[in-house]
Order: sequence, then structure tokens, then C-alpha cells
Amino acid sequence: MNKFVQKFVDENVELCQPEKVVLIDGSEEQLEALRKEAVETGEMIKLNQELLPGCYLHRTLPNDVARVEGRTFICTEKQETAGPTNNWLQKDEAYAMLKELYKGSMKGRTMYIIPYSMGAVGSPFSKIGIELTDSIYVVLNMAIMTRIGQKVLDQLGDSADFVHGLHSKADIDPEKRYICQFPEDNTIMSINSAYGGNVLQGKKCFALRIASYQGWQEGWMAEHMLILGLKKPNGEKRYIAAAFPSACGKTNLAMLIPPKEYLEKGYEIETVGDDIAWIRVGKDGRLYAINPENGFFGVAPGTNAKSNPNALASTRKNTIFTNVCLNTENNTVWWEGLDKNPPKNAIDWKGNPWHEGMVDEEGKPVKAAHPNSRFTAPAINCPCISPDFENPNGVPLDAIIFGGRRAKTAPLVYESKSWENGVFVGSIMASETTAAASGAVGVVRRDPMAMLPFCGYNMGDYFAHWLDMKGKATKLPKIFNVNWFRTDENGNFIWPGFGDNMRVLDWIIKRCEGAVDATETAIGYVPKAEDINLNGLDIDIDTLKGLLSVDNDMWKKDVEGIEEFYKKFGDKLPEALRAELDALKANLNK
Ligand code: GTP
Ligand code: SPV
Ligand code: MN
Repeated sequence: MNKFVQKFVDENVELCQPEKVVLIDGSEEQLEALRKEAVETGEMIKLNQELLPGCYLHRTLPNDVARVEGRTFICTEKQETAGPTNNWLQKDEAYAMLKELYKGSMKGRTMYIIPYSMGAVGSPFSKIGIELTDSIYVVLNMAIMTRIGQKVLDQLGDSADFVHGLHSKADIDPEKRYICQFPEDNTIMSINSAYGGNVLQGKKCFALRIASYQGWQEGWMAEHMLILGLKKPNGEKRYIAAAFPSACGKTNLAMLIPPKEYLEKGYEIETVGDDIAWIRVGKDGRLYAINPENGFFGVAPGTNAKSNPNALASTRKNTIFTNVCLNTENNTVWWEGLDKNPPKNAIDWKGNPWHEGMVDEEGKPVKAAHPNSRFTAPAINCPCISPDFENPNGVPLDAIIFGGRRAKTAPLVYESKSWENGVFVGSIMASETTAAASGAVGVVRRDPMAMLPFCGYNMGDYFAHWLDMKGKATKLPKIFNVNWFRTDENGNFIWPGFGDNMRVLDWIIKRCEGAVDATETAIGYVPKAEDINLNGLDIDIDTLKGLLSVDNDMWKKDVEGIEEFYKKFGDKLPEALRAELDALKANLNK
């Protein structure tokens, strides 16, 4: 074994004292043996193998169902490196504190060594990690979400260039739960959780928190973005990356099925990624993106044959479901919004008997599936996976989209006026919080570039890094903002969303090609209502005009929030963004 990996393993075996140590080689036999073991111990439930071949259900503890932002730390030498938006721990103090928690934490358990690659093995974009874990669930999920095993060790050779990851379930004690990233040391340590984003370290811990720092140092970007290919009837392809906060529609947009009229003309959407993009400047001066993941860890509730048939199809084999409802009639799974036929006999995500119409002591409906229940599905299962999914050189971006959940304020779509203005638009993003992280849901907060919980360094430097990309690239994508979530006076979404978002992508691509005009507003360019194709939709042009309207008074209120947020960064706030804010204020007062 690589001597650096060996040393890393030896040190942590001594610390965590597992009974056994197993190297994950990536073979199907080894994974199958682990599935069998997990079923025997009750860690996973084997589902109906005729209807859902290779599929399993797993339930986490009710106190461990989402990312825990309050217990997620960036651990660096100095606090300034982590910046004002991250929880910070001084790194030596963090190591000392964590070591106490890991001491003997794997007693009587097996430590699994998972060598994994983020990005196709051997791609110039790719990076390697080693995660040590005492959870079979983590091994089996990482086997879907990343490339794992011997081939990764072969690629690593005798290099020391890998991210050191340690995870222990320990006692799943929420009071002692820590998700710590040490970007200066390429190290991740998470403990006392067994839930997705906290423990599948390839995902948010590495591919965003550590990688964003690496990208800052090395001149590339790690972003919370989907990547899609839009194939036009003439066969040309345009690529779009989009950053929306957690549970705000990335998976859905990445896999959308265009409305009938577009399908008949020959338009297609191809999925490159649904959550994370690593972006580098290519030889031709354009930005190229890869999806560093190999699967989807997608939100289950609301996923159905109408809203996202491609995601649903992706989950019909070799998938692990977490915290959904078990239909005990046929040993399959169910969640709110899957269909209108909830199972008659079922077990809810907590493991209790469930039936439709159940209410708790306070009379509130009991959910069958947790609102943040998820599926872990292999990307190759996706019917619309892009032929460029494994392209080691990535795909060239024509447009970048930012967006969030805003009941009012933000219009359906607008285009920024320049790269700097686009970075400003990303930096002022705000969105209602969702069940993807523990804490209150539906509260509007600033979430720049959808990276608030994921930026591994000072966000002021992160903004500057975005601005600096202009000097590194010769042809930059245009930057847009979208909002699928405007509501009417009754709180209902006005825009139909999902597949119909194609109509907005169509306008965005036309703008990139210089094929359509736009109206200038205080915040940027919005479409002329007649340029958004409404054919086959139950929405009239006046409703659309409402969706596209920019209310200057509302934006003036929003500017107060932006000022407040920007203050946090002190002199780390790039001058160009301050100038953009001043320009916005002037525009609003015109
Ligand atoms: P993470 O995996 O947490 O990063 O989330 P994501 O951005 O991939 O979110 P996802 O696509 O899974 O969407 C989450 C929720 O948003 C689901 O409940 C969807 O039903 C809802 N949603 C997605 N797209 C739309 C849309 O266009 N309109 C409306 N109204 N809801 C949407
Ligand atoms: C998110 O919360 O943005 C997710 C799910 O994609 S998790 O992997 O838990 O972070
Ligand atoms: Mn995400």
C-alpha cells in the first residue's frame, strides 16, 4: 500500500481502535457481502427485488436527518481564513478536541478504508480522497456517489496528494456531533452522525468545502451547481451550470423533460451533474465543467412520474433510500408526492406503523417520509445522462444561472450586465431555508452562489476569486438569475416550473446567441413577455408580465439587507462589488 495512506490508516487505527480493518477494493463481491451484512444487522432493509432490484432502505436516527450547519466548522490557523460566514475552530485546538472524541470510537467495529476519486479516474480535473469510516452505509453510498476501490489506489500511485478523511458514527450523539474541514491540511473529520451530507465526505466536505479552497489556491472553482446540456434540433449543444441552494431545484432542472412542443421540434436536455461542478479554464479560454460525482443523492419527496420522471427512473434499481416510507404490502417505498395512492400498510421513516390521515398529539399530519428523505442512485441509471458525463475534459459553459426561493422580489429570470455584475447577482442571492439542513424552514437568508454552507474559506476572498476568473478566461459564460418560486396572494406558485422551465432556458440560450432582445431594468435585463414561449401553457401574458416585473420599492428594501450582509466582510469585500451595489442603488432611484 502507498506509504502515506498506510501511515494515515495506522495512526487512526491506533486512535479509533477498530476490531478489524478492511480495504474497500471496489469489487462487486465485497460490496454484496457488505449489503448482506447490513441486512442481517438491520442497518438496511432489502426491498422487493422484482420491482426494485438491488434496492435497499435505510433509516437514520430522528436526531440525524440533515446537514447540521451549526456543528460544521472550517478549522484553520487563523479565523480570517474561514471568514465571517463560517463557524471556525482554531485547527490545533480542533484536532486536540476531536482526538478525544475519536479515542476508541470504533471499538468492536470494523474500520473500512475507502479510496475514492472525485471525477473520472485519471481526468485532469479529478482529485483523490481516502475516507476511513465505521459505517457500512457510508461505504455503500460512497460506492454509488464516487468512483472507489483499487483503481483509485493505482491512480494515486505513491503520491501523498489525497484528502485525509476520518468518519466515526461513535454514539451518534448530537451534542458531540462535529463536521470539521481543515482546508489547509486537506483533512476532513466528521463524528457522531451517520447522515448523508455529514458523512459521505466526497460530497459537501471534499467536493465543495475542501475543493473550493483548493480551487482558490490553484485557480479553478468548486461550485454547488448542476450541469446540463441543451441539445437543439440542429444537433448543436449548449451547456449551462446552475447554482440553487439545497432543495431548490437543481436535480429537477438538470433532468427536465421539455414540454411537448420542444420535444416535437427535437430539443433534448442531457444531465451532466445535479449538485456539484468543478470548473476550470480550458485551452481555448472558455470555462469547462465536470461533475465530480458518480451518482445522485436526491430529495425524494415531490419526486414523481410527472415532476421528474428521469429522477424516478434513476431510482428503480441499485438505489439506497434513506428515511422514506416502507410500503409493507409489497416491500417497496413511498414518499409524499410520489403518487396519490399512499400505502394502506406502511412503516414511516421513524420505523412506526403509518397510515394516511394520521395526526400527532397536536393534530398535525404525521409524515410518512422525512421531508429531507433521499435516494442514492447511480448516475448511469438516469435515462437522460449526458454522453459527456465521463468526459475527462468537461463541457464548455455557455451560461451560469443563479436562483433561489423568493416568494416576491426576484423576477422569473433576468440577465446580468457583465461578469462583475453577474458575480454581484450571485453574491446577493437570498433564498428561503429548506429541510436539507436542520433548523427553521422557510426563513429568507443570504446564500451567495448557494455556497453559504459550503465555502471552505473567507467568502470575501471567494467573491474576489470569482471576479478574478475574468482575467483567466477569454470567453466567459453569461450570468443569469432565475426564480421559479414567486407566489400569488394565496401562497401558490405562479410559474408551473419543472419541465416548463425549458421555456426560460430557451430564452437564456437565445440571449447567449444574441438572437433576442431584452428590456433593461434597474437590476438587469428581463425578457420581453412575448419572447417567453407560452404555447400549450395555461398562463396568460399578463400573468407572465407580473412574473417578469421588477418592483423598485421592494428592491430598495432588499438593498438594505444586502448592505447589512456586505458589512460582515469589512475590507475583504471586493471594491467591484461595492461599486455594483452603488450602481444598483442609483438605478433604483432613477
Ligand atoms: P440538494 O440536493 O439539496 O442540493 O437540492 P436540489 O437543488 O437538487 O433540489 P431538488 O431538485 O431536489 O428540488 C427540491 C424541491 O424543490 C422538491 O420538493 C421539488 O419538488 C421542488 N422544485 C424543484 N423544481 C421546482 C420548480 O420548478 N418549481 C417548483 N414550484 N418547485 C420545484
Ligand atoms: C444539500 O443539502 O445541498 C444536499 C444534500 O445536496 S447533502 O448531501 O446532505 O448535503
Ligand atoms: Mn446540494
